[in-house]
Amino acid sequence: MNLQRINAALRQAGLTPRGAFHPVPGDGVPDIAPEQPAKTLILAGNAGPDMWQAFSASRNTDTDLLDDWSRDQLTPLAETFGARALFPFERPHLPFQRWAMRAEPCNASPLGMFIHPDHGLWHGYRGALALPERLELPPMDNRPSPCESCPDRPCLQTCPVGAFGKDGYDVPACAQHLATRDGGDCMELGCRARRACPVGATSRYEPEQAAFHMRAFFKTHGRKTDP
Ligand code: B12
Repeated sequence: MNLQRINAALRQAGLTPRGAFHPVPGDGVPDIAPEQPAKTLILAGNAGPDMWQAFSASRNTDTDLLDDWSRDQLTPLAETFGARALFPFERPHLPFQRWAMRAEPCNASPLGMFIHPDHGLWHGYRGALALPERLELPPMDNRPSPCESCPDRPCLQTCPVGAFGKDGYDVPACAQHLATRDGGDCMELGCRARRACPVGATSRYEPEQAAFHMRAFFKTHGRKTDP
């Protein structure tokens, strides 16, 4: 078994390999089975158009959930490779963002979302494979966060309702704005603050994908205030 083979299978399933690492106890990676710790964790998600193309080609994007699709793609792969599939939407929430920092050059942005030097804020996680074998991994890419050399921080100046402040992310303010006519822009093209980031422009979600994610967020957190 090697990483290249598993990554190829992930790509075949429409998922983008998002790095891998050797877990240590503080990483919070669950055991594969009792007394069987994970020795390698491989992250899978989206960065670039592949996941959206695979999902939208095989499912109804008005009714089907990306979480269900993710489970359907990763569960058979876990069986094939003798791994345990883990998901970011499982409860209690697994620390996927902490894992992201161990696997790829990902860092917290001022928005809370994590930034990648190539993909900017336009990437996410759909699951992970926890393996009982310690696979050989390439050296960690240690590029610094692009936010460190971004003095203007346009992401923090763009939200029409100032949802990203010193106290973190104001979810009710964001959701309330999305329900208004002014919020149509964020609903249709994606969060305005996220779009203000100049990094990873080529990975930016197409409007169809951006709107899909915003609808999913709004369904859970939105409140209708406009007549
Ligand atoms: C709960 C949750 C939310 C909540 C609250 C988020 C918040 N900012 O408070 C709500 C519903 C509001 C939300 C909204 C969104 N979310 Co959300 N959310 C999650 C979820 C399911 C769990 C997060 C969590 O509680 N983890 C538990 C803790 C223990 O894990 P952790 O890795 O240690 O996470 C913490 C650290 O990252 C820490 N942290 C923050 N900064 C730093 C810096 C350092 C140095 C360190 C060490 C830690 C740290 O804060 C995190 C949260 O507590 C994750 C999926 C996941 N399992 O991680 C997605 C996730 C974080 N969300 C994601 C996204 C994309 C969004 C949205 C943009 C959705 C959309 N509209 O498309 C919005 C906007 C988020 C924003 N601006 O912050 C992505 C982020 C991808 C990325 N690029 O980073 C994730 C990873 C889901 C995914 N499938 O990829 N989200």
